[in-house]
Amino acid sequence: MQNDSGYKLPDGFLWGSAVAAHQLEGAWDVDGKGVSIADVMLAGENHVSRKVTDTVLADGNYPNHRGIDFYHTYAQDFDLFKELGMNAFRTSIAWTRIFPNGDEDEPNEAGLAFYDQMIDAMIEHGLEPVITLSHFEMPLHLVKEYGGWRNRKVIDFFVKYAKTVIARYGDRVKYWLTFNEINNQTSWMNPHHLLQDSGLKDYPEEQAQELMYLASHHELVASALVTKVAHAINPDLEVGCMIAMNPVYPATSNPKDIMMSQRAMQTRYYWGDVHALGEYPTWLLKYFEQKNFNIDITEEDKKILKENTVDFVSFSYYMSWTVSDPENPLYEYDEEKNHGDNPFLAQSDWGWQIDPVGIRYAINWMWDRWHKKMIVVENGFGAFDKLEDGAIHDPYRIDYFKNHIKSVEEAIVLDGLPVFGYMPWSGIDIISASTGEMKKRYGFVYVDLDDFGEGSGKRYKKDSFAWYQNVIKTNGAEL
Ligand code: P53
Repeated sequence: MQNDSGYKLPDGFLWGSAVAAHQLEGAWDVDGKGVSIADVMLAGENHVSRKVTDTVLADGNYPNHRGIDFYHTYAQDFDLFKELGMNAFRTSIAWTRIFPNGDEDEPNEAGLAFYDQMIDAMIEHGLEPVITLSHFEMPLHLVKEYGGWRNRKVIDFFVKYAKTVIARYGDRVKYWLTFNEINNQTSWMNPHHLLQDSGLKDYPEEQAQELMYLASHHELVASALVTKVAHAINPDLEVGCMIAMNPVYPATSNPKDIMMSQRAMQTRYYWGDVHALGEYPTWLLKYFEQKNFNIDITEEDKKILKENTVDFVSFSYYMSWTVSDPENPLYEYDEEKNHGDNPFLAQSDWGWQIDPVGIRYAINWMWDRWHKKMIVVENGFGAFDKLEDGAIHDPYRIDYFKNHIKSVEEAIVLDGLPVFGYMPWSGIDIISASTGEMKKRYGFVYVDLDDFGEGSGKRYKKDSFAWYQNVIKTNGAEL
């Protein structure tokens, strides 16, 4: 039976989908919400970075202001997820709904009440909530007034926000993720990633790398403190880090490429080392010395990191990369330059390489290194979809999911690794994070809106909807 993997997953496996507040809620200035980083990002397109404005301009096209109006439609959208059979849902809390500027003394009750209702609705629909605390949407005020995460004070603001929401929703939300794709900033040469992950803006270019490591250190300490806070509120709560997992393979068997790929993996995934093992890897501390970077890692920080490692590792997986850089004697990994096409892999329309084997490889690699249970909280295929007579035929998406889910099942069943859920991006079509486009679609549910917010907003089931429904019904046995 060509379509069946034959692998049945453990009972209680989480089958869901994942999104982020700023990419679908809209209602960017409703009920006291403050302005976030995502609110000053204009629409971009494939290979054209999104421009960032200093304030919100009256005539700018800011797709995140609209999202798909999920702020008002979530109950109907959860009806569709329930019909599909999902038992889990990942979204983020928009920090700016709770602390609009980030540095207030008291939270915004209207924002807290909104997520009370949304979380209750998830549970009524049989969806186990998985909540991200920070997903590319920090208050713009903290960027402008404090310099983003380069400032140690931001740790306190974040921990206060996290404590507020974990105390409020901890009776209903067991799984918490701290920083979405914290390691995207390996691309510190690209200002987009530094702003999204760390709220870094207006810095001297030659300081970008050092600031990235400094900001990341503060995030890592904040993440450990949030883990501590959550466990103090209720020891049954589980906190995970969130890693963008893109394996970086050597492009050739030249030992210099093998070494470079090892260094690329060490560079991209040290955030996982600190989260899961509670300490910095030696090579990186040596690198800070060689570069004269002052990262301000105090004895107290080291203790916090060591005592509060994560309960699990969550990760996104979309693609793999290759590296070849034999003329680089220091093996410094430059993420913006070092990738070539892998001749064995096809690519999406956005140039993302399609590599189902890579997700099994990645799960094995993370287990060997971190020994933490894992959950896939993003995986998916951004594509152009066409609505014709109320139908969307998306065999390319089904194909992508079929091959990737099979590979995850092999990691679980054949390799015996603890993966406790699979939450593809994004269940329903939403705004793309990298390009701000609506036409780069990931959902099982189509949303009739274009890049300018024009359209009926109506929801339609794609062919992949029924396909994923059956995968969940058979607990992964029929793909
Ligand atoms: P979009 C870059 C590379 C890999 C994953 O991405 C990325 C990014 C975005 O900067 O982001 C994650 O929408 C992210 C989501 C995002 C999703 O992947 O650019 O956690 O917010 O939407 C897909 O196609």
